[in-house]
Amino acid sequence: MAKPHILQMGPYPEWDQEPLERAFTVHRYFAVADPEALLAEVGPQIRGIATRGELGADRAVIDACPRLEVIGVYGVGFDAVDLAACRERGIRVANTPDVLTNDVADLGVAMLLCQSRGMIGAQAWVRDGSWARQGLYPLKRRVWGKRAGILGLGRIGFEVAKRLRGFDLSIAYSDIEPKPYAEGLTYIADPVALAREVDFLFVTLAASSDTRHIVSHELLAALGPKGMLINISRASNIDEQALLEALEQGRLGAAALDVFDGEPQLNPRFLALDNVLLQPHHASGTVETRRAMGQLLRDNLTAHFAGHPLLTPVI
Ligand code: 8YV
Repeated sequence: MAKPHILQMGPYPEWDQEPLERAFTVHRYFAVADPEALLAEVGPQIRGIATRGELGADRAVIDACPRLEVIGVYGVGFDAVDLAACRERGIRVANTPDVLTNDVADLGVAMLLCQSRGMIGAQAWVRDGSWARQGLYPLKRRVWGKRAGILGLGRIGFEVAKRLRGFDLSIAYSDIEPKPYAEGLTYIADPVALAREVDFLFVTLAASSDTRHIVSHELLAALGPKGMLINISRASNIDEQALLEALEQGRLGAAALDVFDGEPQLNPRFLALDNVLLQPHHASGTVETRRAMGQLLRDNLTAHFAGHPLLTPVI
């Protein structure tokens, strides 16, 4: 039987590419000089799209594929997929939840510790000889025993909370409604009120048009000059201009960010700041998790083309 044609929006590790190409006829949108020309040529044959969380698939790409049936996202976030366009045409969408939850939570907590204890600067202090020349590294801020807030207590937010308990932090969260599994955590409905109550605020919300810039000028002011923002969700959840201004003016103490507007390009103003930890969107970036994500992406596409239900459907 002929292999279904799929459009691949971004690169995967080699260990995923080979099995993907064994199962499907793969057209690599990201790897050609003229993606529009590729789309015009192969669009009519395309039955599936394999994409990544941050790349998604927009309406133009979806429209160029009139036989499209399914989109598989390598990632839990599907905000970059035009779901309205998919619904109009009955196109199914699957993501890769669960398999990445723990790694994303690990990185979020690591970012808190790294930033609060100044570990990046501390390493430079050792490497550039400052330790030997100038002596002790400047004192940093304690993590344990403080107050943490979690904006969005879904799977990732819950795992962040689990890890933070080990640091004897008091933990509050904000979500659309109180969660039945949030035992021992304080519910504060209003995100700004949550920010006012905590020292560290984790953003772990699934991004959508409803959550765009939920971390606003007002929320950052509530978090304040001693507060720290940790974002392991999507840049769109944060008003990045307001964040930059707050960091530049010291109205926000610090930030630790894994995601940026326009990534992998980022606003150069971030590079001039010493109160921000910058990470290259790699919260799910371990060999173990990426292998599991690749497998789940393929399993979803394979299930669909075999006439079976998606394993992890979005729609
Ligand atoms: C990945 C992600 O970094 O899960 C998501 O939504 O953004 C990440 O896990 C990304 O999809 C890999 O390209």
